[in-house]
Amino acid sequence: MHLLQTLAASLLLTGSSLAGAIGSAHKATKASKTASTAIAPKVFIVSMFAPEAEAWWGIPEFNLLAHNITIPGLSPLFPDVHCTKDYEVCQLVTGEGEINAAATVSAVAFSPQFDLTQTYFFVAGIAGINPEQGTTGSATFARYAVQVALQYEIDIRELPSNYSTGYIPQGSELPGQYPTSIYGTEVFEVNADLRTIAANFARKANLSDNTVAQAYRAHYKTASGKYHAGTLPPSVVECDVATSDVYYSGNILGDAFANTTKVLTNGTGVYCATAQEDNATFEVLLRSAMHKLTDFSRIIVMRTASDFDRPYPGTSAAWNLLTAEQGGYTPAIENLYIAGIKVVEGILNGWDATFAAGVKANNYVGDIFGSLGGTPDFGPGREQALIDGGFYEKRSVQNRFKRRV
Ligand SMILES: *[C@@H]1O[C@H](CO)[C@@H](O)[C@H](O)[C@H]1NC(C)=O
Ligand SMILES: *[C@@H]1O[C@H](CO)[C@@H](O)[C@H](O)[C@H]1NC(C)=O
Ligand SMILES: *[C@@H]1O[C@H](CO)[C@@H](O)[C@H](O)[C@H]1NC(C)=O
Ligand SMILES: *[C@@H]1O[C@H](CO)[C@@H](O)[C@H](O)[C@H]1NC(C)=O
Ligand SMILES: *[C@@H]1O[C@H](CO)[C@@H](O)[C@H](O)[C@H]1NC(C)=O
Ligand SMILES: *[C@H]1O[C@H](CO)[C@@H](O)[C@H](O)[C@H]1NC(C)=O
Repeated sequence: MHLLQTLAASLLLTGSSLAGAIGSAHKATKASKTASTAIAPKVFIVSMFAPEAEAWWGIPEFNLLAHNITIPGLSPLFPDVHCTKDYEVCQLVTGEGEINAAATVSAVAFSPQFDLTQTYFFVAGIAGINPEQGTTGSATFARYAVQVALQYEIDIRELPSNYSTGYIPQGSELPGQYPTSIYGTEVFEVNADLRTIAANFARKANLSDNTVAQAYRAHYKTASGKYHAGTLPPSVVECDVATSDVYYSGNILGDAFANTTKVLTNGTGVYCATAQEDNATFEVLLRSAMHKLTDFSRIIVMRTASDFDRPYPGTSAAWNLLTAEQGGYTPAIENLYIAGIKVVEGILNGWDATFAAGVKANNYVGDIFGSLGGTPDFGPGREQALIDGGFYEKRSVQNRFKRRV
């Protein structure tokens, strides 16, 4: 379904033009430090596929289609960055999955056509939702993004019977152990103070809902109240997002990746949303922040919930994923704009008072290596993470043998 919609939208997107964008950008960027002609948006909306992008088009507040700027390195489906007439708000569309997200965001973050040193990156996409934490239509705001499927995997039919899941952290032997082979993209932590400000902006919105979604979520009512959050009307929730190219579903994988989130964030992260891109996006923003091209403390990740990550009691994982009419997709798309516009307007209206200078993060922000300075509050510590990541030639022969590059 996603693919068909994506292809259809790509037809709309092709044939866009540079339209003298670079020339007019000159006037719009007097704030930039050098006499640069670079485009310096205050907010960069990051969408992943066509319906998420189109949710922001044709709205009364601003016209993102005033400038279409073709950037080398963008997706064949989404070759243009879109910007408002004054270039204060821009949008990129990554394409779906981790590879597309990393490639597209790299092309933009390292493009000399932009000055992104003061830009707020606002990831706004749909996601699956854990009914223990929220419901369809809700807007979640993450502090941690966890790449949950970056693990060994054995098909359950070949798995020893005492393993709770087929996913085993890399360099470890049992599910739930801390990985000893580190890639550096496992966990990203973003500015928690900014997250709360953004969530409070979003709380001013009246979220969209519908009767199909209402009827479906009512089934999550159980005697134990385990899925109480899943039965409530849509709301704004502060909880964390998982990234996996595999579009997983069901009770066991949901629990397994909730456990992975806890392990990788040293107990702080709360798994609630499932998506396919965020850690890739953040890896690029981290690398560009290392060269002062972007500011890693200016990232907001909002995921609106389109479907439950697991079935309600008495139904199967396959039915919930493949057949059930959950009703959450339409409100999730609508709420990208309904909740997201409050965030964008909040930043624009508070630019001079607050956002131009930035929101100081009181938590650690960055990756497992401490690449941007500071001490990570997750992971084994900078030195061990660098060793486990293969930076130093200190790995044991056995570990090296086990490592697959
Ligand atoms: C930008 O692209 C969109 C989508 O293809 C189109 O509707 C719009 O007219 C284009 N804008 C300009 C200024 O060409
Ligand atoms: C399963 O049992 C084997 C043999 O007793 C043991 O070595 C292994 O650690 C157990 N695995 C788990 C996940 O408990
Ligand atoms: C939300 O709905 C209430 C009640 O209908 C209304 O008073 C309020 O203005 C609405 N808020 C927004 C942001 O639309
Ligand atoms: C998640 O962790 C809990 C507590 O350690 C464990 O009982 C459960 O089996 C784990 N679930 C999966 C699917 O691995
Ligand atoms: C995180 O947990 C790992 C594994 O238990 C531990 O080695 C590490 O020291 C912890 N890191 C922090 C920052 O607490
Ligand atoms: C992925 O990014 C999220 C932020 O959305 C962060 O909370 C999480 O720790 C990251 N996970 C990995 C594995 O990088």
